[in-house]
Amino acid sequence: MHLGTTLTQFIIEEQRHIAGATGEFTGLLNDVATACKMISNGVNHGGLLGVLGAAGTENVQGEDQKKMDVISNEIFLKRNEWAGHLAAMASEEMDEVYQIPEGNPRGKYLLMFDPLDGSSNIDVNVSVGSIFSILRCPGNENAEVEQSGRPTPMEAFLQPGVKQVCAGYALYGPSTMLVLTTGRGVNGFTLDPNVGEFVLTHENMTIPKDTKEFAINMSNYRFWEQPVRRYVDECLAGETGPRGKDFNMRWVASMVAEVHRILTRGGVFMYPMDEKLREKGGKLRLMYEANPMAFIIEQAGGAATTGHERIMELQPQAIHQRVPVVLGSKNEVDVITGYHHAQAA
Ligand code: P6P
Repeated sequence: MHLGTTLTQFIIEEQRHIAGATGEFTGLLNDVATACKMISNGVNHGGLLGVLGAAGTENVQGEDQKKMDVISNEIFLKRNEWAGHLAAMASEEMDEVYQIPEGNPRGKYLLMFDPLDGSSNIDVNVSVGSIFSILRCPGNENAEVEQSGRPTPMEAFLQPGVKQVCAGYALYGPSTMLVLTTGRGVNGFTLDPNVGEFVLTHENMTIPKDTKEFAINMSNYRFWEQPVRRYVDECLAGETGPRGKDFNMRWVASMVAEVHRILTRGGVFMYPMDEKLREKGGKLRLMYEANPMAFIIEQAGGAATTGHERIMELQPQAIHQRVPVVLGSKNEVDVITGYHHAQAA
């Protein structure tokens, strides 16, 4: 029987510190948490519910969708469209902005999400997750405007990461966890499946400044830019090389799992620019992968850059924009960013 702080209690206490926050913020986070619980149920029952495998469709990214991608997207929409907290939503799985359906009240927040990140791991039973980011909707500060019925333009979402009100992820692993920040540190909650509540289990998560563990998809080595090859070569040279210490490597191919490991024990994660991605701008999406994860990492004392600049200061140009990502233990990210700056000099 846990006697810990529940997510709802934590949010209500947090909300007292968020300028201008009303019960709406609490209601919104609870709806997001409910979506994550429902997705967790689907993921954890995988083959038993017939939800594994391909959906036979492609998303806006041109990626083959898994059945759980489509189901998870629907769950996020249905759990969040009804309550009047949101002006609109944007998802990795949908090309256009999702307007709040006619007849539902609209609110002052914008929700962006990757409903099931790493879904290629679903069929092989490896951890996957959901990532979400919350912004205020410009001009929607009062009820009259909110209920005007005017569609929310895509431009309303194009705010730099420093404007996020909240960011978080759910990790569907050996246990289901919800990790979030509202700008006052990072806290982790574990789902108690017997009670159906997220309970505070990882208070004030912080990332060690140094690490000996790096995460990158090594198969892309020949496509990397020189600073990344230099960094990885030095890690592989270990104590015989300029770093003077041996490194370990991990690659789960599920960003949520990598970020959670880094929050738990340190490390650095890289999905850098490479020649085959240059036209697209990178692999990971800025608005609902890089920005929310950067907010969490920075709030835990880490750093998050494109290799050249702070991710959270980028001015987005489109909701599905991609960026290179280097994040994790601050001193290690500084080394990698330093190599990029040295090359650019
Ligand atoms: P690769 C999952 O598809 C994802 O967006 C991230 O979660 C993950 O870090 C990356 O792509 C994996 O990419 O090229 O190793 O399959």
